[in-house]
Amino acid sequence: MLIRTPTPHDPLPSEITPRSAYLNRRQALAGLGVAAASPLALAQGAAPGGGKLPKLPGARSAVAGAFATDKPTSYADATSYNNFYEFGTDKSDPAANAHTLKTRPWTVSVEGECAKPGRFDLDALLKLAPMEERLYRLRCVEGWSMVIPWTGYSLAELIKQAQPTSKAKYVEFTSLADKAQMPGVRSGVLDWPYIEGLRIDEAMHPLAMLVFGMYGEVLPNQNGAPLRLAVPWKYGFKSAKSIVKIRFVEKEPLSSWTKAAQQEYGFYSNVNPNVSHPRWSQASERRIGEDGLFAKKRPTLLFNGYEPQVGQLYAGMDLKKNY
Ligand SMILES: Nc1nc2c(c(=O)[nH]1)N[C@H]1C(S)=C(S)[C@@H](COP(=O)(O)O)O[C@H]1N2
Ligand SMILES: [Mo]
Repeated sequence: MLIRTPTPHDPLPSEITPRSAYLNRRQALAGLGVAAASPLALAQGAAPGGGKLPKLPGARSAVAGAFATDKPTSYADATSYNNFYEFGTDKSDPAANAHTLKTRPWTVSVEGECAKPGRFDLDALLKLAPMEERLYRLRCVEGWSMVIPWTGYSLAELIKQAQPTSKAKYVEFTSLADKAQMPGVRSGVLDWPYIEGLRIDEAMHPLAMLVFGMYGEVLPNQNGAPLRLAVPWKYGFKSAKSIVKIRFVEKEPLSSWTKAAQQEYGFYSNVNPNVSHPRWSQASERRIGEDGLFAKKRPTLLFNGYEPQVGQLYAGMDLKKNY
């Protein structure tokens, strides 16, 4: 008998929760003052922050494609409907459990095929490059999406400092895996630590972002504090949270999701409406916040709509084989 590992789309308790309960919880959150900012604030370009965490402003990014024209997801939704399996598999688990994550002191170890390896303290990373604000679409492999204003800078800024050698063909990212702080790590749902990877040219693309904040504030723990990736043209699971190690390697890294279900989660995981997941179509998506009774699903776009910027990275590649 095949023992099937739970995957991101096995129906999770949150997905079985009646919609009315979910909406009630959102209304309760709104009552606590964690709802989105007023339409006026949005029109003025101010990020709809929760107002509870330290500010982390950024200048509007000049990187091509960095500003989606979509309406930002509310702060309440972006911080209460999360995937962060180190804190549990239910969508509401990270918000309920991630307060135990200690985000300071925090160091990121930069290792492997590079001339300047080292340990970077969070404060050094915060000063490494000017902070920018970008508005990215995030498309989860499960078929939902959000639009989030991130604060951070291009991952390329850190990579350039490390000076990768000619052998550095890929970059591997490792998230923290500490049973004492992360209750989900006691479960066998994934092989911890959470590992992800990018090809070096993908990692160097200006849209690949090292993120420290969202909605003009530092990252909430459930969203991957104190630093995470945002790789907007790939399925959300490529954007590792709470990163502690960045390693330059010669061979394609084996990511946690590929390890869990190789035929379902390949290395590339570019958003692609034409390549179905073995168990469901990827042709459309539900935008979180547009979940009313009559809300239509949105068509999913190739490379999540970032094809003009990143399409060249995959010229000549068979995207069905390299899923
Ligand atoms: N370490 C770690 N990173 C992770 C995950 C995770 O479980 N653990 N989930 C991924 C998935 S499936 C998605 S969709 C995004 C969700 O990010 P968000 O909760 O900030 O929207 O984080 C990704 N990064
Ligand atoms: Mo996801």
